[in-house]
Amino acid sequence: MKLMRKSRRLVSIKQGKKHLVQQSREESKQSNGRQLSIHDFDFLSTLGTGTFGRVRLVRFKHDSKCDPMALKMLKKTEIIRLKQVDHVRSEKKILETIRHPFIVQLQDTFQTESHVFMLLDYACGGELFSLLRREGRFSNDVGLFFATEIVLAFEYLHSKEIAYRDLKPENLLVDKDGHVRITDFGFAKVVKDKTYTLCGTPEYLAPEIIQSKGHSKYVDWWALGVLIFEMLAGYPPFYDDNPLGIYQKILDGYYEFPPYVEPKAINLIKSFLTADKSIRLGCNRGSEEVKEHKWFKGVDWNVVYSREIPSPWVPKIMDNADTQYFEKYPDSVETPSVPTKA
Ligand code: ISQ
Repeated sequence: MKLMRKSRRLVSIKQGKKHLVQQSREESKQSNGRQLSIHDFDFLSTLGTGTFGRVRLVRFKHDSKCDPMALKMLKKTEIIRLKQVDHVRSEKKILETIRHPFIVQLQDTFQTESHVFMLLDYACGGELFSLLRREGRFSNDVGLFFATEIVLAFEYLHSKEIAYRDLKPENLLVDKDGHVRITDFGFAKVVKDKTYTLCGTPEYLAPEIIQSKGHSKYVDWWALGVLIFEMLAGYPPFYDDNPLGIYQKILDGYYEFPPYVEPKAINLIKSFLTADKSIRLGCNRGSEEVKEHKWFKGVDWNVVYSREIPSPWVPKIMDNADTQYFEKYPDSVETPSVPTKA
């Protein structure tokens, strides 16, 4: 089984309609009365690359005491070419409304003629994906620790009718204290009833997404079942060399547990990986019924929320700009163009 990162991405097939350059100009944002620009930063290493941009570690030029931040740089021509205008606009809008201990915090946004920029807190521990692949699999307790933080993040997002829709270990960062930070809200959407956009990552798609029946925030509880399986088994439950094979296994409900997964975890995963939404865990009483499951017995959810449970893994960093837990990328030769005026 190939457990590679880059193959695990499916972009939306929905058509983007709006012209990003024109619209985003009207929305440009002031920060402390002054628009940020790329000239405010020293650019350090690349933290990640995506379909239409990259994330760079940056430091404020005039304040060396300021913690380094992650600057997500999205190229407008690529956003338009890949018909992702609606998704980028929705990501920015949603990130501007949320603040939660287990979600990467947006600090500011700005733009140039060529790029949209999102300034985010830096989570120095890297992706949970990398930690999981290094460790092979997590013990029941380690899986439980990360799962509890994600349950609270989903509780928060769903209380705002936001469906996250892209849960996977690649989108979970680890911060300096070893706590989870959900990142990449490119597929997040306010969904009050149903939505029909095909998006997500093949291994993590709920059956109703594959069947284009219309889906809601309940797909996040399915994806949490897939994530907990992957954390405890070391590989995802539905796997095939090509996406159609994965979809067939998801629709058939075919997967097997390795012998080392504990019975209570098996029960929880099966409850999440239930095609019938009327009985899927989380789809009737939301996060309350999830938190009451016996796998979570003994969890003090208020203590989890306050980040007082010590993490089983804390990154060992040399200084606050240490990027050792991120893959090494060749530096970009591109220079973003001059910022547009507000
Ligand atoms: C924060 N810290 C590290 C990497 C990141 C990548 C994307 C978004 C935010 C990030």
